[in-house]
Amino acid sequence: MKLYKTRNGIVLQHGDQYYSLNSEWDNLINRENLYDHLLSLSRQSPVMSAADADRLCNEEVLAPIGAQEIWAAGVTWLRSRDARMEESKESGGATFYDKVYVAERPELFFKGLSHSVAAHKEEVYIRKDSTWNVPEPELTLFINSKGQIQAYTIGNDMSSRSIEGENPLYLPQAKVYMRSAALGPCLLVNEDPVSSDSVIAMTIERDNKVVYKDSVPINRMKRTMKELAEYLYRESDYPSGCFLMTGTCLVPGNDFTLQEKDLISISIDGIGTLKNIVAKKK
Ligand code: DO4
Ligand code: MG
Repeated sequence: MKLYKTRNGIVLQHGDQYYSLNSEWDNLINRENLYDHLLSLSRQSPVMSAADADRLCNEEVLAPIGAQEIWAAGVTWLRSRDARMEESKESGGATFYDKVYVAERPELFFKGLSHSVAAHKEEVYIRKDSTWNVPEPELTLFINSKGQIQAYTIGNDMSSRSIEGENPLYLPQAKVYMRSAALGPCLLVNEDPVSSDSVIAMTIERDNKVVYKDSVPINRMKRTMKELAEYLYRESDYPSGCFLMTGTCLVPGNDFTLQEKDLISISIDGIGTLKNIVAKKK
């Protein structure tokens, strides 16, 4: 099932049927057995026409977030470790990435709140004081306040490689600024965890030409999703639940940096495609 938060209410998609839900977002998603709850709501809620649902879920969709914090995991894939060691070798910080890749404790960092997030089709920003910028396509978990993974979405962990590369202690500035995170287009809520055969794909277009395209199955991630969620909740409470980006598997080559007006499309099997245009903060 897919759950869309829109400007005009919440839409539940179950197979090819759409339902309009009369619920408050945070109360709706922060529960145990979200799948069973949505199944029972689908039996009681008014059916929507496919045309109305299509308009809401495409043109009026919001990021699927309310009062939750967004956190992110780092260096959970070899590609991320290698790219970061490369970008930080002059600062002497390279060895930290190597160590965290094999350490028992994962790297987890705060990424943002709802006011700084871009929805599907909204602009994501690159910093004006950064010279090297990339998107990071990441499978993103919604974890309820009890620490249980209940849903999945697509995340873009926009990053400044020049700022992080200058000094790893600048990580919060490389990662946390307005529109540095995108989430959407929906929450995928299934009975079973997302399949490990699912593929994450990213395309970047510039002037209608593809300038980057790659994909990878999620089963090559170093850590389990359960392990990441467990570390995040060890000594912290998230009363409305929390989003956790699970780390990037795709990093464009060192000669690539984003430009204004680039179109970033990130797809994950079963969830859909998250599209954002690159811009700078006005
Ligand atoms: O270590 C810095 C950030 C890593 C990250 O964002 C990733 O691996 O996705
Ligand atoms: Mg990342």
